[in-house]
Amino acid sequence: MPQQCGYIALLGRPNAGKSTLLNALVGDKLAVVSKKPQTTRNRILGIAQHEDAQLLFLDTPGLHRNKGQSVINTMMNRVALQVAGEADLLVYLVDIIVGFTAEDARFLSRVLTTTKAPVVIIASKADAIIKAERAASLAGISLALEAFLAEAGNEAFTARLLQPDPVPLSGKRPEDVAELREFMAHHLPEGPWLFADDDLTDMPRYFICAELIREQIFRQLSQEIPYGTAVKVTAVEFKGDLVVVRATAVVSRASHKPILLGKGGARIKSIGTAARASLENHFDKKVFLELQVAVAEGWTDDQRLIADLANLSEEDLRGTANIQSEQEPLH
Ligand SMILES: Nc1nc2c(ncn2[C@@H]2O[C@H](COP(=O)(O)OP(=O)(O)OP(=O)(O)O)[C@@H](O)[C@H]2O)c(=O)[nH]1
Ligand SMILES: [Mg+2]
Repeated sequence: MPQQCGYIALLGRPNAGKSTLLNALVGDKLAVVSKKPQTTRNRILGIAQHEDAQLLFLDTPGLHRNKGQSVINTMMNRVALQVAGEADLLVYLVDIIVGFTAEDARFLSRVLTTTKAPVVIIASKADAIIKAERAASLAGISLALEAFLAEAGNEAFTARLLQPDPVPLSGKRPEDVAELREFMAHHLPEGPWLFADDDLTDMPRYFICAELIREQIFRQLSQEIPYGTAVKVTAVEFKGDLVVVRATAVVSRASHKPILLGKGGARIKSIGTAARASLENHFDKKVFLELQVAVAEGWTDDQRLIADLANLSEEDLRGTANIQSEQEPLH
């Protein structure tokens, strides 16, 4: 059998379950997960294999309305559209509990008009709904999808659906995930593998460490603080059995610093403890984590600081294929 290899974009609104699915598809924790929407800010590659196929899954930031939001929100939407534009296959996740919303229609239309790849619609979190409601929810998503496809200008999209109906799936059920892996493998183009067979990702070590720390900030702080916080890792040093990680959590407003620190430093200490456990799990070694807090006033609206602190640069986005009117906000 000839080798197959291709990129598969995981797309959808914030909180749809993309990062959970990426981790499950790869069998390792590469992407961070939280209950809050807009957790993921970058393209995250996760590599999986099925027989002769190498599947290059790309997690993306959730597509969201960004009118009046920060520059970083525009950048996050652009990353998602860029990834979609370069992928061989598209997976669009719709939360089975939330259903197919008007925003899904808007975002899916944008994705499909700016790309050419075939698409599968997934009804995600299928385990989170009781059996009695499952069929009705799925039927609701099917109906909304049908209405979307019947709209003027959208008819051509029907031919790009690899499955006529939304496919129910739980990122927490290994058998569902294996089925998706196999299904996608059958639709990948022929081509040589682009990575070694034991590679899981191309994400730099510093990036993964920063994400694991950022995840705890998302989990332990409420409201706007996590959205204005970046984590910059300045050192990852292997010293015998110990890994030393030095990092700074950077907030966008001076008033956020005492909140992140907490009373007597209790909050940052608790974030550090949880992040260290997560890093130890990642490295399978003892970790010493030095975590500081700094302020970069207004960094979420400053292109240069966004590039430096959140790894989202204009440079990376320039020259991207198949994206029309990329300056336009998603609204
Ligand atoms: N029960 C259940 N919960 C899920 C499933 N997938 C994701 N979740 C939960 O849904 C929430 C969001 O999951 P994420 O994987 O972070 O969602 P996302 O689409 O990556 O979100 P953004 O990065 O914000 O765009 C988390 O609390 C997950 O634990 C699933 O299959 N079943
Ligand atoms: Mg995510």
